[in-house]
Amino acid sequence: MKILLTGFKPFGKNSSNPTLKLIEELKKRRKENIDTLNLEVVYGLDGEKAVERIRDTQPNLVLSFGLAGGREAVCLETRAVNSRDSHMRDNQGQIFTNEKISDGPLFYETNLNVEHLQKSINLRNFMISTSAGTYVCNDVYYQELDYIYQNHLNILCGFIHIPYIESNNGMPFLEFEIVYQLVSTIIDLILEEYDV
Ligand code: PCA
Repeated sequence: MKILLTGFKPFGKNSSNPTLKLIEELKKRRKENIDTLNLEVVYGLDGEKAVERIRDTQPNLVLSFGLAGGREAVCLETRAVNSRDSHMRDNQGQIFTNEKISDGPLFYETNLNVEHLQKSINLRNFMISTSAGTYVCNDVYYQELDYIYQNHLNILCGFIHIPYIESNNGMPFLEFEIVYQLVSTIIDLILEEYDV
């Protein structure tokens, strides 16, 4: 059982990114063979790096994580859209307005069983979301799913946005341990269902 977990470095006004701590803790505390990848928050390049790692290591499951400041719950993203569109620069200073990622389809859906997760998880701090935005998180998710679907690979892939883990100018947050336990439960449920 091989799992690839990806997280992001800080970006924009955020001086840290809790996704890095999250993937490190998952690697430390869980018993599966977990590989981690820290991405730079750069359009194009991050997705290429993620795809390269998937190609090299052929994991059974890829879960990517991003920070979504302002959200109140851990959000499983069901789809990635073929769009780059944000006022926020990436960490290389690039900005995109209403551009396509590739010549591929308009969007891809996750190959995880979303309904099963929705039914099995306490919905207090968990949500299913249909929009991963149109910034770098969506960019990486789209490239991962594109690679997996275009090559007909038997690799499960999902994206999870997490809120801040501490108080930040009155923005909503969830304590790290709550985020950790939720995400760990999501992984348990995926492994159980697919028996991977
Ligand atoms: N969140 C951003 C990119 C990096 C991250 O952690 C996003 O939601 O697109």
